[in-house]
Amino acid sequence: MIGLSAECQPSSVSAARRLLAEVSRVVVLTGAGVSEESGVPTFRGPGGLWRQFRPEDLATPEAFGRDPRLVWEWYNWRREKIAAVEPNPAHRALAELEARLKAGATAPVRPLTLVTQNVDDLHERAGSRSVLHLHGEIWRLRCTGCGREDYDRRVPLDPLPPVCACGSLLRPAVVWFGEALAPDTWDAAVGAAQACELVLVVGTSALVYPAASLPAIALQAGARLIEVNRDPTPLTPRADVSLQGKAGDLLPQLL
Ligand code: BJW
Ligand code: ZN
Repeated sequence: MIGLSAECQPSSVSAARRLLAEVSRVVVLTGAGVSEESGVPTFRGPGGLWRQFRPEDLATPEAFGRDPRLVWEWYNWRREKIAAVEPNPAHRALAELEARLKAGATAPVRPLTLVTQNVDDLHERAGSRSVLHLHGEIWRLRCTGCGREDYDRRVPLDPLPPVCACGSLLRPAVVWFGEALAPDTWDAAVGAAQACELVLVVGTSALVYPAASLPAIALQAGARLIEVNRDPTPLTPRADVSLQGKAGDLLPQLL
């Protein structure tokens, strides 16, 4: 692993650039840290949502069953925040990386798969195209009765909780604790991780499973690992290059 200390950062950035220049199939795994500089709160750490709210009150199917209105008030508040912010240089650098790899691609394989745990749409708004949302999307609503799913970008949603045409409650189409990830999305992420030459992990505490197992799946299949995070994580010791700092500062330097 290439060193973490502040004086090592320039050489680490160069090392990361060299690694990126050598590969043509990349998986990027992002977490809440990539949207932090846009003003979207992270979950853990200072200022994180889980410092202010208990996940068992807001992000489980049991919480929704007990008090759907409370859960919806929280998601309405988060929808308002996300609607009001813009992609930051980290989102834009990842979109640019995808465009560059596509432009240089010689084989008919997808050169970059962006796997995000985020429910916001900032990667898409920055121009990323191959995005897999492991934990769903805040702009999609799913009926708890008929299962119908649709985008609804109204902000705020009113009245709460919203109801489907079939009469059942609608819920955010996100993945709460204790729920399985959408099998197609998860299978696509695992397939991309097994086939990539490099996994770039950005702004995730790497604590929530099964998302946190994707870098290990890629490493097991022979990929290299670059991590970009403000703080060390359980993945840091396994990284070929670990860049400590803000994603919005570091990612543009990789291009
Ligand atoms: C910056 C920065 C800057 C800041 N620049 N960096 C052991 C093994 C396997 C599973 C489990 C286990 N123990 C328990 C479980 C279950 C559980 C789990 O993993 N719990 C852990 C907490 C221990 N997992 C689940 O329940 C999952 N489902 C499941 O396992 O199903 C099994 C099943 C199978 C079959 C049938 C039924 C069930 C589901 C997990 C769903 C997680 N959901 C949430 C909410 C999504 C909806 C919403 O947003 O409202 O997903 S919780 C929350 O955590 C959210 C995030 O996507 C996820 C990950 O957080 P993330 O992105 O890493 O954010 P933070 O805040 O943790 O970290 C931010 C990082 O950025 C930090 O490192 C900062 O340093 C850094 N940073 N600013 C760079 N500017
Ligand atoms: Zn319905």
